[in-house]
Amino acid sequence: MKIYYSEKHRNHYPPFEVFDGGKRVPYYENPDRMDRIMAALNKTDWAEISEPKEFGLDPILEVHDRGYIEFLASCWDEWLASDPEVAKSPETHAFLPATFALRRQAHPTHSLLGRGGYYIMDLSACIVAGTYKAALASANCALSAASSSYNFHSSSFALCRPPGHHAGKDYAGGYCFINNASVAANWLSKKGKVALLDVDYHAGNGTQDIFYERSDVLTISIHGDPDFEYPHFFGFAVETGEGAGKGFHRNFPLPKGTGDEAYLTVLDEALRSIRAFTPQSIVLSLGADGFEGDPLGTFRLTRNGFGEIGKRVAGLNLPTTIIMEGGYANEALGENIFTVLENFK
Ligand code: OKP
Ligand code: ZN
Repeated sequence: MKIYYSEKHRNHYPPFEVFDGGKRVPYYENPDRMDRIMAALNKTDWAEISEPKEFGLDPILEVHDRGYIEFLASCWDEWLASDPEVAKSPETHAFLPATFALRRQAHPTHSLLGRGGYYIMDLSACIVAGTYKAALASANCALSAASSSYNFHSSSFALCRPPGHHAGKDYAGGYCFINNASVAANWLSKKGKVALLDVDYHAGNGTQDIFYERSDVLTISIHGDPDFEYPHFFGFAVETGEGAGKGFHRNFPLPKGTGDEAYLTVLDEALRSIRAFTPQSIVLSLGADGFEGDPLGTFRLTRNGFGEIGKRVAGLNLPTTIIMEGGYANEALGENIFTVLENFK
């Protein structure tokens, strides 16, 4: 299986994030996650790991707003220049606004904090010196995997970091800056209908935002109910698309403690929708944070459960572009991802 991975993700490693209650904690979305997955893949005889190709900004600007991408590109340098404290020890700092725009009559204002509060939705999407570079490399992994899936009519894996599914058209959030899966799905949509299935534990609000009014990309997310879980305001079952996209988005919110059996029943319903849509290819937003030991999740999926998810999605028998999203139980992450992927080799 073709796997795309870039070491550039190491440029993005904020020294902290801010949790609910204002608690500063070490950044959960850390480089060790990739090391664990690479270690598991290096043990196989089927993982063909390559550097991503360069696709430039055009395919990214087809799903993201230009002002937003320009903000990501210049944010750190502007922050560094604005505050002598930051310049004294940049490695202990991250850019994080403390005031956020409610998007009612709001617009990005000129100041960096004005743009920050407009283009960022929460306190986990910290921007540091290498964030933009890492996010571009991550998107290139997704595009490389999409083009390989299309050219060879086979499945491929983009080992993306930072992840992408919380990033909307014009905002960052939930460790995500560029929506890798959406960039890949949009690229593939020029070749035929695409179904994007998101099995990360958190609702794929960014992906939902990007394709909400489109009928050529069916988007489905299975996740912890936003009634209790992040991202709190998106991912409810009543959100089914708008305009031309009406009926082409589905959310499956699930309760705390959801285990393999209940999860797989819902997955089967999602797969029935996908089959009825008759797509030419699949994009799978793959998070392993539904795992029973995940510090940011409440589900109880087991390693067998992940194997079964892989088997059932692979059973669609379509070229699948698999995009890495979340998963924070690092000790189990490599094995859980491997267990999904081996169904597609
Ligand atoms: C990213 B992905 C902690 C606040 C939640 C953000 C979680 C982002 C998850 N109570 N922090 O979907 O794995
Ligand atoms: Zn997640």
